[in-house]
Amino acid sequence: MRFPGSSPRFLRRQPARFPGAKDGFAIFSFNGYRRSPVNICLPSQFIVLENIASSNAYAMENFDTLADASVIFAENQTAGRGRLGRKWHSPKGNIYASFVLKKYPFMPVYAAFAICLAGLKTMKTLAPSLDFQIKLPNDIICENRKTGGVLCEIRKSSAGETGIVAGIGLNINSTESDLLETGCHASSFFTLTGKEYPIADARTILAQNAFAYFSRDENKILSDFIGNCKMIGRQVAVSDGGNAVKGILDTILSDGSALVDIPGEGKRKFYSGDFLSV
Ligand code: BT5
Repeated sequence: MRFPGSSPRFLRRQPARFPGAKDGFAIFSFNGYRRSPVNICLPSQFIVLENIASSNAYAMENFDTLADASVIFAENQTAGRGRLGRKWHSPKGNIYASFVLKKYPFMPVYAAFAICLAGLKTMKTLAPSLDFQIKLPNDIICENRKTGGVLCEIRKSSAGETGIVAGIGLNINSTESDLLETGCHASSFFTLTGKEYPIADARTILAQNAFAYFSRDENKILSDFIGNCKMIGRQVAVSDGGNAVKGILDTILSDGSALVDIPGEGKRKFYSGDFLSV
């Protein structure tokens, strides 16, 4: 089965033909389309690709031909993307996933919250004794080190419908020396526990959690996100027209913005791109 931009290596002897694939190879694919009466509850296609530039780039480029509720996993990424043009270091052994949502019923920011919560739950399942938390705008952290990040992108279909590619990277088996290349304080399941985790199992757990959160209503997603955000009531730094301003994070509002209490000024809304590292 050929996929654009992936290296020619089969891990399964007879993978099924995957609609919309033109070039490259899938190393694993699963078709199991099912929906709850309300929404998506299982992936329509579970695809693992090797050596692609970025699972989000792949999902964006092939958006029209991929089925709704597909999930693309990359074994590694040669040009993993972070937000605002930043890079995501993507060696083998970790999760790089992009979920194709063609009919997500809520504002895209809720898909970002949902995938972030799914990543958090996945890390908590893998290592229940560790204290994983959400750091705005959409990082998963443990011991103040970044273990995961979320990149949601909007994609219009050729029919003019607005869809979403919800991407997440989770560091599972990266070593300390791998993580040095991230250029930030990063952690992985392995560096936190000293153990490796079977990556195929971790992918399945994430996919199950993701579709469970994608089918949740927006009030529940927002309250879960607020409940798991370690920064509520704490100092954050935001960009105000390019200038860094500090304030106390009050809450997250239903439009997805963060309400920040700025000394001497009062409460003001900020959006994900405004958040700076503290
Ligand atoms: C993010 O961006 O945190 C979003 C990361 C999304 C990655 C997934 S992987 C699957 C899908 N396909 C893609 O191509 N992307 C998505 P941002 O908040 O901008 O953080 C980027 C910053 O995190 C970088 O500038 C580094 O400082 C740091 N970083 C890079 N790689 C990292 C890693 N593996 N672990 C922890 N931190 C990392």
